[in-house]
Amino acid sequence: MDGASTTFYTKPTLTAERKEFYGRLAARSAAPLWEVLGAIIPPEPRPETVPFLWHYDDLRPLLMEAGHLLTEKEAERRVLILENPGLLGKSRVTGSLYIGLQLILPGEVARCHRHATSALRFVLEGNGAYTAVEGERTQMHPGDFILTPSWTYHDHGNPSDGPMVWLDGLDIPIVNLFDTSFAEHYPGEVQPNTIAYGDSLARYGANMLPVDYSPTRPSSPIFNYPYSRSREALEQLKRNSEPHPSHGIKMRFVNPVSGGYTMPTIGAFMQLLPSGFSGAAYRQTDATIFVVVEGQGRTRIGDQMYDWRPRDIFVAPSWAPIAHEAQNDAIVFSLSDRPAQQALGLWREQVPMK
Ligand code: 1HN
Repeated sequence: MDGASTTFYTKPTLTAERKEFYGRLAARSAAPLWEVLGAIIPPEPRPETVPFLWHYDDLRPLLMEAGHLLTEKEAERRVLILENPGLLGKSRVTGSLYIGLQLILPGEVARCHRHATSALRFVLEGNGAYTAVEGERTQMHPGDFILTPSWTYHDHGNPSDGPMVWLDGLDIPIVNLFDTSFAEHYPGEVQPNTIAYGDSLARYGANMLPVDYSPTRPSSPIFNYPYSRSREALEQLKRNSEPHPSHGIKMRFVNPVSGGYTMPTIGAFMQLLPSGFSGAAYRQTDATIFVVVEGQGRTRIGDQMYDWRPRDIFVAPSWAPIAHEAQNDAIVFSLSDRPAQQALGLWREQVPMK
């Protein structure tokens, strides 16, 4: 490997005299920068996050076992955390994000609470459970992308007759980096259902906004982006346009009020990789979690190949080369901290890599 690109700064020689001096610094809670500079300012990202893929078929039986082992009341939320093997014990999938698989069984209710961390749900299995956010319920269907913005009251219930499973994505490490976590229960188990089903999608998701609308929070006022609509758009665009050499047909979920991302810390995307697609390698600084919705294919991340099928979940670290291939038309959802990186002026990409 090229030394110049892996080391920005080389430490001076450690002499006995210097070592003794560092000891006296340590006793005063001080330390020499020149001993750590190369480690704390790498010339390019050096993530602890490693590439990884979870097969849904491996996880599903374990999640169902959790369903027998404890109630949703005991658990508050019955979730298996998907922990990056490079970040063991840290409840993280990347340096900045958390993901988990949540199970809610027929008849269960996950009680109402709110927290400073923002959450998204991406529905994997089941039909007919609801999630409620600030007085409005929405029915959950596979492929739906649902928001629970920061400090909004939310509860879930499953009046259907089958299990319901979705992926939770939260910005927990970001909120804790800033030491800004707050959380509390709603005074009752569920919040009153004061707004009709479908209200926010009609009000904010039909390319119109109420004429006097002004936003009350930085996140999107739409809280369920139904798969039926995202799927239809991608299908239409497949017929009308050339796929991007790395991304196929890739769309970004949008806050219709600002044109920005759906939440300030977590961005979400959905792409269609047409049958036979073989993408050019690219890299971006936002470590990304991919969730397969339809189709089979494989993705090279760094020098490893990951084969995927529907409901599999895989993660690519910051700046790792990524190249997707699809055997048949594939639909892939993804999430990352890109909105936060862009707001801070940090985000970079190379697409395609030269
Ligand atoms: C949470 O509130 C949910 O509301 C899911 O479904 C997962 C993980 C950590 C903290 C809060 C939910 C969570 C969570």
